Amino acid sequence: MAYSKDGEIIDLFGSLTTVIEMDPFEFWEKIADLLTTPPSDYPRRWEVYCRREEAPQFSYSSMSAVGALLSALPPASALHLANSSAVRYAQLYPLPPTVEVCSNRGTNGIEGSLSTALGYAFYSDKINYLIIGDLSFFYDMNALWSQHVRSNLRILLLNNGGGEIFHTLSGLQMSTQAKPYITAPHTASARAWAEDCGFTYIRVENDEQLSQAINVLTDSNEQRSPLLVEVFTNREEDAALLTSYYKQLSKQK
Ligand SMILES: Cc1ncc(C[n+]2csc(CCOP(=O)(O)OP(=O)(O)O)c2C)c(N)n1
Repeated sequence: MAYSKDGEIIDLFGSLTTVIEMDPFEFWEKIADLLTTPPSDYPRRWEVYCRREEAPQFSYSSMSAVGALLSALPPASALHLANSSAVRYAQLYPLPPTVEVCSNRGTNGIEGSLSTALGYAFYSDKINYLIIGDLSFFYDMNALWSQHVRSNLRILLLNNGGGEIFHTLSGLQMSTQAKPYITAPHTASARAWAEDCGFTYIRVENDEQLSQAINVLTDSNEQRSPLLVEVFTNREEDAALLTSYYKQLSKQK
């Protein structure tokens, strides 16, 4: 199915076989019917299956930082999730249904997630949170320079010194030559740039600092300036913790 509001058909992968001309909402409504007629309990079983997982308990890591923020979000806030691990980690934790979730990707993924969240927050009357990885952040860091940053913007930057996602994807065995180009390891910090752009900056390197930072991030009364919390974690440790979590999950099934 190809969907474009102006009706233009884009055959992105050059393999389009069928065009269904209809409103997407109607399309999904019809598909949903197919799952229930003849009666099937697949949707219900899937829902029950997904619900039975408890939120994971990770030691200090990118995942525990995401979990700590999500469990303390003010109910009437907006949450922006950048590519890629931010989305993958966020789906491990429950969220109050009142939180407005806006994930976005640019043409390819990591570009523009910071500027999009910033633009959205400018017109939003809620506190807007953005969870973003370091490569996505530095790719789009110029956005902080904009005149349109308001104090309702709060950023949780997961700085694990490179593209963490590539360490957790199975089947992607990286050669040492490819690693600098794919993971793009670095030692940059957002501090100077964030402070230059008027953000209150908090550096986090352990559990104790994390819980203090989360208290500031989720304090609805604290609206003097935009905030940036930079959480430093170890890429390899994050990947190892995540792999062992998924292994232990699959053993339970
Ligand atoms: C514009 C663009 N360039 C490259 C990629 C390939 N890519 C996908 S995820 C990723 C790494 C993102 O790293 P980071 O923002 O630090 O998030 P992490 O995966 O570490 O959480 C890259 C480079 C992309 N999706 N989009």
